[in-house]
Amino acid sequence: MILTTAVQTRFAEEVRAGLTKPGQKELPSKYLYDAVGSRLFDVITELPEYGLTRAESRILERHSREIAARVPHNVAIAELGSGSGTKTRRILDALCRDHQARYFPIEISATALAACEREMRDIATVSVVGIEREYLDGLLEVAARRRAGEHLLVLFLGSTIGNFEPAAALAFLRKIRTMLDPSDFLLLGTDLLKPVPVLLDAYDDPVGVTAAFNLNLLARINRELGGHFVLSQFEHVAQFNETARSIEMHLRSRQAQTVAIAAAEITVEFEAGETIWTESSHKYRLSQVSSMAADSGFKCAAQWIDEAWGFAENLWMAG
Ligand code: AVJ
Repeated sequence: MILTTAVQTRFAEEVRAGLTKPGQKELPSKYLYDAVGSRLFDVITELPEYGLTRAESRILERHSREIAARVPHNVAIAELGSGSGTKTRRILDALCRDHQARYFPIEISATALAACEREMRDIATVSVVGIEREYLDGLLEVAARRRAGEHLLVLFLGSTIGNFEPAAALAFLRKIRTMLDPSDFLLLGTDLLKPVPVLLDAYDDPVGVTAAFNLNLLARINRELGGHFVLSQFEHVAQFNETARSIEMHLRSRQAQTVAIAAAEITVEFEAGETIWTESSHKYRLSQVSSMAADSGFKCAAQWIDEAWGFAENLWMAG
């Protein structure tokens, strides 16, 4: 049975728009994270080839005290895309050693939100309020619940900003900035540019977990929208876009084929070798990170770098 909720209707609309677009077909990367996809992503973070998450964890482990020291005590913490919350625990532990704080994970995946709430439950000084919304709607909600004199720390970790095209990333950061007061902060994770072979291995691992993560998007369309994708007829492709400095994931049709998707009311034709673009992960130079801050109205308060992998954690101050 196919359940139709507002979320499913939106999913169907976006699938329809992306797969009927002239030229490059595409699907939004946010739909990679259903229950299966979220778990596959957790496995990706354990792969030796995918150093991003471990790099960020090292930074947060090594510098959580310093981060906490730079942020006001009376703070509400809003996290965009909490995932399972393991990394955030470190920050919350450090921030809330001897004082109370409120933590608002904002997440469209109910599964991930539940896992995150479980993870934080036993930190005595932290009260957790999960918000099942898209990032900006969720942040608006948190801003509305802010108490007098309470500062806001927004966490946007894991280099998820890299999934936005540069113009959209800037628009997104500016939007965040408009919801903040001058002494609020944003902690932003950015994966740095590194040699292409390293990136290709990270996004096309030999075990095939990333391939499964990508292909699951088609399986999800089958499950939730009555799609008729035959998964063995598509293959995972990772390629580096030199101009954009981003690693792209695609799903390539192994042959000419036609796929019907009931709930999206479409039948899609694929040529042999044609791809669906499912994700871009932009890799940054440090100078780009600085310009992003300036161009979106933030000031860089501090930056911590993991040299071993190439990852920067940035603490930006609004105003
Ligand atoms: C969670 C968005 C940061 O872009 O590296 C991992 C997702 N895609 N492998 C990334 C992902 C393929 C990941 N982010």
